[in-house]
Amino acid sequence: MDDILKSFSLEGKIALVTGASYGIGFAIASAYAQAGATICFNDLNQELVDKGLQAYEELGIKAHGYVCDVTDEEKIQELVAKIEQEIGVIDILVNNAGIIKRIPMTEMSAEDFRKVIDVDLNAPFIVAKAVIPGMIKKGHGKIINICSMMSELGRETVSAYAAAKGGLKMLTKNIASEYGGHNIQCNGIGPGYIATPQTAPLREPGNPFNDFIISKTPAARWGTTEDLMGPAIFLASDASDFVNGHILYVDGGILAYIGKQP
Ligand code: NAP
Ligand code: GCO
Repeated sequence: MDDILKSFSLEGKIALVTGASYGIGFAIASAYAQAGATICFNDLNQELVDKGLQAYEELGIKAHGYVCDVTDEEKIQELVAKIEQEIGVIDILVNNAGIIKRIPMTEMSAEDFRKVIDVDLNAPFIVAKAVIPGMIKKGHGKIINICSMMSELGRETVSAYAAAKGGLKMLTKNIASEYGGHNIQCNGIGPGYIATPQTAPLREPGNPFNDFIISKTPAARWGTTEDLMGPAIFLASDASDFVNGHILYVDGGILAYIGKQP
């Protein structure tokens, strides 16, 4: 029994989780630390990184934080080289950093559309491209892209986000296809509706969206970042070495459910 549980351990592994000062990224990185990994994360500014470092320290985690915009290929290449030099080759990458702009499509500027695509789709490409060479040399790697319900479904006002997350699903499958032969597994996690700053506007008192989501979720609740920790450990561990190109939806059943009968 012990051996199978050891396959879920991340002891000795180095993980980079993007945009992980708080929210889903912070929860996943914290879970990885509990499973034995060394945690590296980045965020957009020093204030956020410092906030994250303090939050990790309060959990007893000595994380390594860096200021870096995931859309800047040159800076990402420099960051990965710095981590490889100072800490070691990255074993696990979680492309978590993301943004959303909720604007009716015909009112959305092309600039806003491009910004969402840049952070939510181009950046996962940039960061994965930077870490894969080290994973190939090391003989293994785990890439986990944080997808979304909107990798499968659309809804009003999230055209750019859905296009990005749909593309991220296929980028996940393509990395799995192209690099699986190097013992690199690339999978996605598709969170349902999770209570984080990103969804705070949807959960404001009186917002009908709050009740709508609860009615569309068989679990009849919003997800928490803790709900994602176990699935994220699984996809980062040896236990999932033959899982590749899969999007693991952690959604309380939303995608399986037509919705509460009237
Ligand atoms: P969040 O609370 O908005 O946190 C996103 C993090 O990414 C923030 O730390 C943010 O920093 C950082 N970030 C944004 N743009 C960046 C950039 N260019 N470079 C570096 N860091 C950047 O979001 P979340 O709810 O934790 O979501 C995390 C991921 O899960 C996202 O990819 C999101 O699309 C996805 N997701 C969320 C839900 C949900 O219901 N919450 C469900 C499915 C998928 P700033 O604070 O500076 O913006
Ligand atoms: C929205 C929400 C969703 C969630 C998530 C669902 O406006 O519909 O922000 O997009 O963030 O992506 O999986």
